[in-house]
Amino acid sequence: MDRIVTTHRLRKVCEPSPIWTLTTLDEGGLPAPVNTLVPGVWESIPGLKTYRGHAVYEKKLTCGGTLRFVFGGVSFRAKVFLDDTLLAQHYGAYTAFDCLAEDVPFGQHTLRVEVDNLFGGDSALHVPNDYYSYGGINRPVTIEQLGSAYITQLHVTPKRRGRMWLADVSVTVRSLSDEEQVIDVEAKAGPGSISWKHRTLPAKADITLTATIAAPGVSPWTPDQPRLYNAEAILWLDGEPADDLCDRFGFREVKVDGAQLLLNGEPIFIKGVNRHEEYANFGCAVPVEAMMQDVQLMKDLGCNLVRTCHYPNDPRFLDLCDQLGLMVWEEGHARGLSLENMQHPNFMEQTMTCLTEMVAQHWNHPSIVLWGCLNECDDVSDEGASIYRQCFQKLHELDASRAMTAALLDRTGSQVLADPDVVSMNLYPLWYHESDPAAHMAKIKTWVNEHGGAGKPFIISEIGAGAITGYHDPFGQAKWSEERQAAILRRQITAAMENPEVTGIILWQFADVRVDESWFYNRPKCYNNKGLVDEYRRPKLSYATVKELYTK
Ligand code: ADA
Repeated sequence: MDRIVTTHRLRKVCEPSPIWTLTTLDEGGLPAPVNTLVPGVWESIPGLKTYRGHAVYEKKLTCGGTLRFVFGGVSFRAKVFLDDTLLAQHYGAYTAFDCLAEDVPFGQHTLRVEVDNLFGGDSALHVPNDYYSYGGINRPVTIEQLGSAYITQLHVTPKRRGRMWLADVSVTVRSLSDEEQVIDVEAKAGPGSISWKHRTLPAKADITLTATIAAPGVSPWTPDQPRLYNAEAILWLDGEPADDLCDRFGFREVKVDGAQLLLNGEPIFIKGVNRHEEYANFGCAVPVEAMMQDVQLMKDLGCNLVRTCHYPNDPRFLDLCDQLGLMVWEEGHARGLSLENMQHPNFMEQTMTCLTEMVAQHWNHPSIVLWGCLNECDDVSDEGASIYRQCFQKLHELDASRAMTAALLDRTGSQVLADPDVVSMNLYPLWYHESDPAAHMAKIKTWVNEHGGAGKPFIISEIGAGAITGYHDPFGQAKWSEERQAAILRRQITAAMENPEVTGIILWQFADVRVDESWFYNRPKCYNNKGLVDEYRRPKLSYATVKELYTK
């Protein structure tokens, strides 16, 4: 299941059975091929907990015709072959990619995916970091059967005009034929619909059809009442329905008005958590049941937003946020990269590709209210600041219907405070330094105001403290005890909520996550232990504290 919504009723889609053969190729791997489940990461397999290297996934398929293979995510370099023919290559674990095999003779074929998770070389974004870069096919794989043309994209953008709602609809159709075709296209978005008749689709080309349609009588999407609507595009060839693409969307508007962030015209205060897409031994191949439980836990905590630190998430998680009413700050992949990291020859290309794929693939999710990029990268040097500006501009060009931001490091010297729609900063008073949270927030906000960020919404995009599950100090004094974490969070959250210049707070972090072994010094068990719940979602004492403050 690659989504929790139906995406095709006409197009034939199959999900191959989940057992694949995995062969590791480098030292530290397994002596013989093993069976494994896809999606999954190889670190779940006994003996491969720390394997970093090359591996081959293979799957025998009985199929034929024109096939489209869709990979939800492969961590983190992939080469896809059908019977030794290279179909596609992709870099980066957290966005989907597809490939076509045309006129495949019906019969048995082998789908082979060469994967590696080796740092260095051409990799600018996956570096040893304060989270783990796993190896494997971490998100679902689907196989689609196509005809001479198919719909590649259906984007619906809600618009508010006073009390009226409209929907901008955009449908892209791609020809796989050597000949020009005449097509009809029909699109529905909630109560509205539109038809385009007798359009010419040139040979082997794309066309995009756009329209604005009225949506009378609809209810808006809000975290309390997350009303969703269906969208559908149908392609007709020779008078017959030939292909379709369906999705869900919601009517909601995100606007920045001075220092306020408005949802459907109402100011919002963000009560959020940061969540890495990771679950205990399953790594970044999170089972959908665990995704659902995470969203339910966040709602139970009283959260209205989750930040997908530090990369785009599985669309099933976003579907669940749409469904249950949890706003999302989704961000491109990049954490804590220095100027030197950002000068890697592939950095710009990989960063821009990730942003472009993220926005195009997750466009319709009403839960996404903020796009983010470049967590705690270099925003101090001229070159770093210019890269931030290029990313902000890119996000606006891709989608101006949402606000954009970046979580900046708590330091003076940032040159980009005037550039994002929303200024966001990661602060750790009482954990990395002993400052009083209220005084520290006031000091930082004054500095932000004096250096270009005045009059914009200000979000504390990370704040928190560590605790090891089960380690107790009834006096609440010992660092890493559950009591000390709860006490620190109480002061941090209270300070943020009492500061009228703060637009929201996003706690670091929802759940404990594995980190790269090179980070072991400050990270007991090689985990970032600042979760409100541990990696198995067992609540720490801080869970109750946050719930008390967030639901008050
Ligand atoms: C940073 C960073 C997070 C995490 C956190 C921490 O703010 O953005 O990824 O490393 O610090 O735990 O120190």
